[in-house]
Amino acid sequence: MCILDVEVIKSYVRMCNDGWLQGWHERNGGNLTYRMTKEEVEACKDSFTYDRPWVPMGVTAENLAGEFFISTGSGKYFRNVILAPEENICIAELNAKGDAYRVVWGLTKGGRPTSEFPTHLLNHSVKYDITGGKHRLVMHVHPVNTIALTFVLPQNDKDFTREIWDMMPECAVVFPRGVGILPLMLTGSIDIAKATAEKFKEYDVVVWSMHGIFSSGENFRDVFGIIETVEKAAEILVKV
Ligand code: 2HA
Ligand code: ZN
Repeated sequence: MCILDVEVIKSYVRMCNDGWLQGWHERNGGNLTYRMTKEEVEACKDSFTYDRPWVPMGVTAENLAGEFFISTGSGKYFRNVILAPEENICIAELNAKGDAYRVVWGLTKGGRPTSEFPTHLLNHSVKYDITGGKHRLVMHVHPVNTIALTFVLPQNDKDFTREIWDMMPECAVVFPRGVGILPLMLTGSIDIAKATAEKFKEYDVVVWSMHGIFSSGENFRDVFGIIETVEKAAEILVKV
């Protein structure tokens, strides 16, 4: 079976395209990583090659050693994923220490996983422990209204959450613990990775001021739904 026909790859590609259609991914904005199940790795592994080098990540995720992640490529556009998945996304394997990765499939015209790969991995690691391995997906997006609100709302978790929650009753159901908010920080840095991981101990959604949303969940549907809901509430608040 062609790897592009494997269900998880199809779902991943659809998620990228859905994000693009929402306007969350201008140019190369945003990134998406998914931790594969053993069965999914099995279904894809005939397409893997092991000739690309191990790359140190700068962070250690011991509990994710040996796991396989699907990732968007650094500098690649979400818009192009559906047209040529094998050029724009990849599968990366973590080493036995959980501190380096190698690409085993995809990025056929070169490149590396998202610039936010260390941030994603550190946060996968935190959520893996907290949820007993249930959370598999981390998505980062640039949604207009949520970003706009970070210029005007109070920069603390409680007040930011309250303002968003008040817009739609289902918010408290979809993200009952609310949202965390971080000040403007250097994108792709170890600092933003660690600060987000700290917030992820409490929240599934972290808003990066003047930048975007970082969110975690069990599957494609849940993460897309939670970001959609935060952004819709934000849009209502902006209009109000
Ligand atoms: O992938 O969105 O935060 C580009 C970004 C970095
Ligand atoms: Zn970003």
